[in-house]
Amino acid sequence: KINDVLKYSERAAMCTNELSRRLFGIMDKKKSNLALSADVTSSKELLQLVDKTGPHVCMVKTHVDILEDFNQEVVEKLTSLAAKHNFVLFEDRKFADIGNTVMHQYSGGVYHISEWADLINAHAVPGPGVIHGLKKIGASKGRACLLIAEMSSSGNLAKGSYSQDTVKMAEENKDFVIGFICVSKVSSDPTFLHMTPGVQLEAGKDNLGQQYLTPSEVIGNRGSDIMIVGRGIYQAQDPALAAKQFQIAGYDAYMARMAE
Ligand code: 5BU
Repeated sequence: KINDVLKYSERAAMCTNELSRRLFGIMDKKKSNLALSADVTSSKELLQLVDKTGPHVCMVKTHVDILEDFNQEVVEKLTSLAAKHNFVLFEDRKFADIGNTVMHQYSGGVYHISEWADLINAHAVPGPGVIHGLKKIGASKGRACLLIAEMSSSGNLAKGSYSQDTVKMAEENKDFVIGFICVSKVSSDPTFLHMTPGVQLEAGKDNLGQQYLTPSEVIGNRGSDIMIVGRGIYQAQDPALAAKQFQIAGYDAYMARMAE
C-alpha cells in the first residue's frame, strides 16, 4: 500500500510518537481533518468559539500572544475544552531562534507554552539547534513539533532546497518532529502529518498576501492531512455551522482520495 491509500487508523498504528498516534486516532474517530485557527483577541470570544466548534475539529490552533487579556485561566479552560471535545492544542508560535533562546521562549515568559500546548511549530532557518532546544523542554512532557517547510503567503522564501532541507531535518528528529506546515506533500513517510493553512471554501486571497485554496484542492489533490481554517470559520455568521461545512468538505475529500 502506498501512503495515499492508508487510512488514519492505519497510520495511527504506524506512529511511534504518542501525539501523532493520538491525532490520527482523533481524526479517525471524529471524522475530521479540520483544524480551527482560533485567531480572536478576547479570551471570552476564544473560549466560546472553541466550545461551539469543538465537536467538528481534530485540532485547535492558537496565537496566545494576540489575546488582549491573556491569563493562566484561559489556558486551563482551553485544556478542559480540549478534553471535553477531544482535540489537540497547537500553539502557532513559530520558534525561530538558537536552541538556548527557544528553550526559554517555550517554557517560560508569560505564556509557559510547554505547560499546555500539545503541539508547537518552528522555522528551520536557525538549523537543527532550534529543534534540539525545543525537544529538551517538550519531549519528556509528551509534546511534539511541526517544522514549517512551506508557507501559504505569496512571495515567501520557504521553497526549493530550503523546503527539502527542512524535511531532512524533520527526518533526523523524528522522536519530536511529527510533521510539517506546508502547501504540498513534502514527504511520503505516512507517519508525518502534513498541515496546510490558507484554506477557504472558495479559492482567493486577502489583501496582505494570504492565499486560499479549497478543501478538495488541499486534501484531495495536494494530499495534505489537516486543513487549518481561521477566518473562514470565525468570521462566518455561524461559526459552528461553518466548521461543520469544512469538516464535511475535508472528510469527503479524504474519502474520495482513498477511493481513487
Ligand atoms: P486564515 O484566517 O484562515 O487566513 O488564518 C490562517 C492562520 O494560519 C493564521 O493563524 C496564520 O498565522 C497561520 N499561518 C498561515 O496562514 N500561513 C502559514 O504559512 C503559516 C501559518 Br506557517
